[in-house]
Amino acid sequence: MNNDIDIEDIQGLITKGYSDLAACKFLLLAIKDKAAAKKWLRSIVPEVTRSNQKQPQAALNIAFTYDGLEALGLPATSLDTFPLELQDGMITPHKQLFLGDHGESAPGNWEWGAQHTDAIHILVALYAATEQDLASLCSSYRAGFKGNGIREVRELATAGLTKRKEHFGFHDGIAQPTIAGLNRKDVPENTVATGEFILGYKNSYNQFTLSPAVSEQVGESNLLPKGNAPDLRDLGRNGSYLVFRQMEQDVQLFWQYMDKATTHDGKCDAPAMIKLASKMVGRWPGGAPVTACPHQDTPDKENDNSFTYRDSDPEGLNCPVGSHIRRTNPRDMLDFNRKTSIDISNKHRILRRGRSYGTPVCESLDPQEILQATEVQGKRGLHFICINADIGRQFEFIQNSWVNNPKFLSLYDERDPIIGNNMHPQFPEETGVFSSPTDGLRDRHTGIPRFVTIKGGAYFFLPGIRALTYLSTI
Ligand code: N7H
Repeated sequence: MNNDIDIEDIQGLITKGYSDLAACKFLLLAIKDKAAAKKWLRSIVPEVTRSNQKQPQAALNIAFTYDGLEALGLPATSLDTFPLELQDGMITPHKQLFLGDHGESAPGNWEWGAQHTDAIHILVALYAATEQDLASLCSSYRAGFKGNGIREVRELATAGLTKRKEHFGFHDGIAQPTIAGLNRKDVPENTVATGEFILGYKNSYNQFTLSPAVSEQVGESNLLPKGNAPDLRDLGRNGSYLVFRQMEQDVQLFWQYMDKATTHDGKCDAPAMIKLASKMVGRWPGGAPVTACPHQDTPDKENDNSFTYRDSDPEGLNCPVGSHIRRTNPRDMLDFNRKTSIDISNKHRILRRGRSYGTPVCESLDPQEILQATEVQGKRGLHFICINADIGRQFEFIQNSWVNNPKFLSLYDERDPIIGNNMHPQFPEETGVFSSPTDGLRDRHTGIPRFVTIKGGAYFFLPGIRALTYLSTI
């Protein structure tokens, strides 16, 4: 482990997704009594999972919204040092436009995190090996909330699906950037500056990302490292920002669209249907990248991440330019110079830490079985979580400039077919387009509806461990 990185002080969720801990719940809390809440915080800091803990049996991580930091009593002078993205949150009219949250996805329709729903102050993320272990972990923490001025606003349950898939049936959680300095072996192209994900370290610009600060006069500030002015302490060091979006997936609509788009003479063409969906994602259901395996899913490539696009697939004949993975990480396609392009892409990377929720339409997640399913009940989707040190330059940029940008690279009227808000804000009857180039021509798929709807969300500050203790002393 690189000695320069204070791994012990970094919450575990930044460096790992706890994939061995299949059971997980997110609790959204509100502070009712700040003195009692700080006492509670102090008591649980020793239980918070750190990045140096190898294969923990269970995990706990904690993050705060801007409102939560205010409710805890952080002075305004310190609150002002947080980035505007955290201060503004996700639901201002400007952000709505920026993130594409209109129509059904507008915050007015959200179940949490919106103006009409209860304020969210704290996110508690709990992980365990089994549902039984998770239930007992949860009840012991819940006992701690009571009598400590903390109210549980919402519980967000999760569901582990077969073969590490998400609800549409695609193997997920494959491509992640490797944090520089953590002694994990990866190619240089996928190794991204520490400061892109952890505050207090140099980022891809060889600079320190702005970090929130506190006055030396407030709380036990000697717990924190010195800040960039004589009377300031660095509250951000070893922390990060966590983006949470509850994304409901209409799984049947997804496969009905793929089916209709590939049915000929009234006959379903299952291989063509699966190929179209895979081209929209950029990977086959099993995980193999379509750019490297254009004809079929290839089991021994299920975790392959060793591809780029410029040399092997510049026009997107295999993996269309507008596919989900080419948009969210264009790799070497942004500039004629390969290195420059990868350097640019790597200024907009995120660590994905989401978990699926809800009962799958069918256990197998096989597209044909999904299509045949009747009397499907309940809602399902992804609790999308990502970690980044600069919400504006990382998550928001991806969402605005790539996912929902109709003019992305060589395209002119398409959005991300999987997660883009395909309904136009002014013309809700308009639907999405996806073009898939073929030799000399292109297949243009129109009438793509919204497959994913936002149901809630918030931005959180995920402090370092010492900063968590500090927050209990203010
Ligand atoms: Fe995506 N999906 O199932 O179709 N995503 N994603 N995502 N996503 C990826 O490589 C999916 C969402 C990224 O480096 C895969 O892990 C779904 C948001 C990035 O090659 C699959 C939802 C954002 C990558 C999905 C959803 C991103 C990526 C391929 C919501 C950011 C890596 C498997 C319901 C704003 C790209 C893998 C790379 C991959 C799906 C959301 C970003 C299968 C269903 C909101 C950066």
